[in-house]
Amino acid sequence: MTAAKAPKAKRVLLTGAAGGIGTMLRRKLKGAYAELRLSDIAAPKGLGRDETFVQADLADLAAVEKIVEGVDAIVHLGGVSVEQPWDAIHRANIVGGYNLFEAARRHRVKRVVFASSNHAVGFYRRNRRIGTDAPVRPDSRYGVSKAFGEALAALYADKYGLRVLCIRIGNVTEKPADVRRLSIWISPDDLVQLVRIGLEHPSLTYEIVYGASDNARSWWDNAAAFRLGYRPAGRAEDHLAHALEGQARLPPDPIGDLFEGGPFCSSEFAGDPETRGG
Ligand code: 15L
Repeated sequence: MTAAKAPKAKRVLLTGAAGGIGTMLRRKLKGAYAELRLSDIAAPKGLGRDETFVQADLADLAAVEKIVEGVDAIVHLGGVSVEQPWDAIHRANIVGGYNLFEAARRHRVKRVVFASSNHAVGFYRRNRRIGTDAPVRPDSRYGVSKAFGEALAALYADKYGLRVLCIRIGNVTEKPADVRRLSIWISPDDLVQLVRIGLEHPSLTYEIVYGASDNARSWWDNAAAFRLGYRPAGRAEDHLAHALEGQARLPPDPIGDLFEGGPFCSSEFAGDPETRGG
């Protein structure tokens, strides 16, 4: 991959900087770009003197316009990252997502890396292998908000020329936490690699990729990511014992075990597991 513009020269905004993935990226991207501007509702812990933090509520368009002003690219992690009541999802992910892309357009931001989620396609059965062209099959209100974010990203890419990489993140941890995560796990370094592809790949226009390491049990065809130069180094099976220990601590979940989204599918489930899901 040859960067169109020297990466160092880029000014990058990181939303959701106080969250788990935000904290990891904030450390791993330090020094990689001319500016790494951090934003969240509350300040991240342990903010260094050399770090810039600008508070903003994503539901407030004027505030979002202020944080995007003057940046070249945005890594959008902000919003709700698990299932919640509709009001919370609507405010942070639907209204917040719209505000982020609209502010990016108004301020001529060139790129957005959008943190989508495996829960946009969580209701596919585990015996299926899906690519990024399979229709969305959300497993939660949260998953619906991520599918909405991907659609919004496509609109802003196709109509307004934004370059966008949507990463359907599996689960980012040092080691896969249970058996489901053996299929969807991504190591922190592999996620950094994908984020940097989104920030720097010269011919990126709009793409959805899976945020997964090189997992033998993967349910996903990640050809789109490989085409962009992604070469994952993590392998979930190297941590099999750790995942099995974690699994042994979980309650049985026969419905969740049928579908990729696991507990996000079984929560509130009232359908027929034989006929539902993709
Ligand atoms: C997600 O999208 C969540 O943000 C994360 O907290 C995990 O629940 C992950 O999915 C998962 O599916 O393990």
